[in-house]
Amino acid sequence: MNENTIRQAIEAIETADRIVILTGAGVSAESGIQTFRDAQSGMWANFDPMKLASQDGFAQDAGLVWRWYMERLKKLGEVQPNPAHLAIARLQKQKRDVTLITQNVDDLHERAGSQAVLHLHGTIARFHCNECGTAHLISAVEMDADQPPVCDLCLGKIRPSVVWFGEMLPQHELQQAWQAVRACDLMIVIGTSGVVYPVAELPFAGQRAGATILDVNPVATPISEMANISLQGKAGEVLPLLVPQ
Ligand code: BJW
Ligand code: ZN
Repeated sequence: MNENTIRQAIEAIETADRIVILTGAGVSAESGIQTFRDAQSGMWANFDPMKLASQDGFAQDAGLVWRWYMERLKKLGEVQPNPAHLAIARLQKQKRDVTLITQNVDDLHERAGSQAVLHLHGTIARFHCNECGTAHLISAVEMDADQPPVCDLCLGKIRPSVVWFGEMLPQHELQQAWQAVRACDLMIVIGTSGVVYPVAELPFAGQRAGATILDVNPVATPISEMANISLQGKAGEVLPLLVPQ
């Protein structure tokens, strides 16, 4: 990442009329939220998040999956948005047309001041019955329990309203995301490994439709390789350079 590339990125932002920002777990890493494909630590070191985030994982050990999500939910209450979330919210205030799409189930974008965030993989603080789909509220006792609560209506197990592997993404949000991507002239992709579909397709679709792709990630990914501008660095350090206060 040299000064020239930074200047190129700033100019791309200044001259763009329609911007799409797509974030992944990396944007929340500097807030202290673990990414999925980086090494797990602590009590979850022996569990594969890819297996926990699935119907199979829930069927095999619903208690384990419940405790994993509840621990993550509690952690979320202890952390704050970082300079990357804040810079994104600033950009949304400075430019007229900025659509924010996230794969993250946390609310750190909203807490940084972003509005109308398209959560394509759901939200960890909402819950529904895995059988009948009815929305449920969770008590503090249920949050600390070893097993998920059960549905009053059908006795199915309650789960967080997130999107597991093999499940459909929320169709309305996905449609809005596709529409924004097809119409934008700049797409800023931040902190995603770019391996989970259909979201991983979005930058490629944007580029095919004529948008400039700007990627921010400390490591190379399929997206940084196809990007027109690739800034190799941490989101919390790079974004404030692109959107100064
Ligand atoms: C930093 C940083 C810093 C670190 N600053 N950056 C074969 C081929 C193609 C597709 C498929 C296939 N087989 C199955 C599929 C479909 C499947 C899929 O994509 N699988 C692939 C893994 C192969 N997709 C699905 O199933 C999706 N549904 C679907 O397709 O429905 C239609 C369908 C139905 C039935 C059958 C077939 C199709 C659903 C996907 C749901 C993903 N859900 C999860 C869990 C959400 C709940 C939860 O939070 O627990 O979403 S999985 C997990 O991955 C989570 C994330 O949102 C998602 C993406 O991860 P992300 O954000 O990229 O994080 P990481 O950890 O991978 O990367 C972090 C990055 O940050 C790294 O690059 C770091 O370098 C970087 N970083 N520090 C900036 N400081
Ligand atoms: Zn039910």
